[in-house]
Amino acid sequence: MNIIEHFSGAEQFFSICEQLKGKRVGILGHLHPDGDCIGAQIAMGDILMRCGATPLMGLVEDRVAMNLQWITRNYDFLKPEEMAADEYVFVDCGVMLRAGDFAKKLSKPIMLIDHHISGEKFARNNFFYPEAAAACEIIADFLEQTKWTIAEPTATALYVGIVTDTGKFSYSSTVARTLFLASQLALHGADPHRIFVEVYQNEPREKFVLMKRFLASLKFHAGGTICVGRVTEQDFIETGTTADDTEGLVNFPRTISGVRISAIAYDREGKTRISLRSDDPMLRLDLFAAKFFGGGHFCAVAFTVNDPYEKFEPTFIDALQAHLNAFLENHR
Ligand SMILES: [Mn+2]
Repeated sequence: MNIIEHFSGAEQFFSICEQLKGKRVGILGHLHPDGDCIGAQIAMGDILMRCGATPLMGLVEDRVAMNLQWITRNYDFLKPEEMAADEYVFVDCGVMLRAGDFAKKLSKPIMLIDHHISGEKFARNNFFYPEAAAACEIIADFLEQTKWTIAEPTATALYVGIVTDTGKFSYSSTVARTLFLASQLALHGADPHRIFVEVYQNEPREKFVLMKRFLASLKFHAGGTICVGRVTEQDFIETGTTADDTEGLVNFPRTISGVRISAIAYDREGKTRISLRSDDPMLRLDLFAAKFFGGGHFCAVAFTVNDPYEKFEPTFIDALQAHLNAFLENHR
């Protein structure tokens, strides 16, 4: 009979949490935090509070997205440099620098919970499982293994992380364990429909104006196997949106028949940010992103280049096509 494959280290995880009793613990995620990052931060805050620590939520330089604010409850988010914490816990953050400039001055944090294949395991204790669908899945699994009773708000935060990082339980990272844990979270009060409504039916209207421009910009390459959309600084200004509103756009071209890799290239702070998605973990987009000093997961990666996209485009498309061809050669 098949059994759920749990993550190792649950006992060690809780023993570290208990060691943090009486301490001020900064909980940090990555720049431009998504549902998994915020969900994992909140759940860690709840766990550490139960262990008698004082959790402090860190937010590097941006805001919590509108559709995630409701899970943050009465936690205040502070700039990491204002925390004066005794110890730091990082979640959903593959590379310490993704937590911003503040991280440059930090020595090794006490704990990391992460699932980015390109991750660097930079903490003293790394709960690092690239096979996990979400950082929240790791935390949920530890709670499940130790049969910790958790309150509804913690379950909800973890469910948000899992549902967002799995594309509503659709990506290749979704396995029996993921669904099992989601059901356990639902048993603890997480409400799948309410979460869907709050997270996915709460988009600002401006985002759709931006989306129209993104869809109008789509270009197909390599016989329709690669599809790239472009959003410029001008688009953000004219539609009243920001780079945060590009969240999720890259997934649309991936749904087109024949497209193996979709991408979005958008202007951010004078640089070009590129996010890529594929339909197949064997395509190893993480290895492609590493060539441009980026990272992520097998099927979802991002990197930044200093050139304007129009200048970078030929190099990018050639490299991506070569990467895809190499894959197709090996999997004939
Ligand atoms: Mn994640």
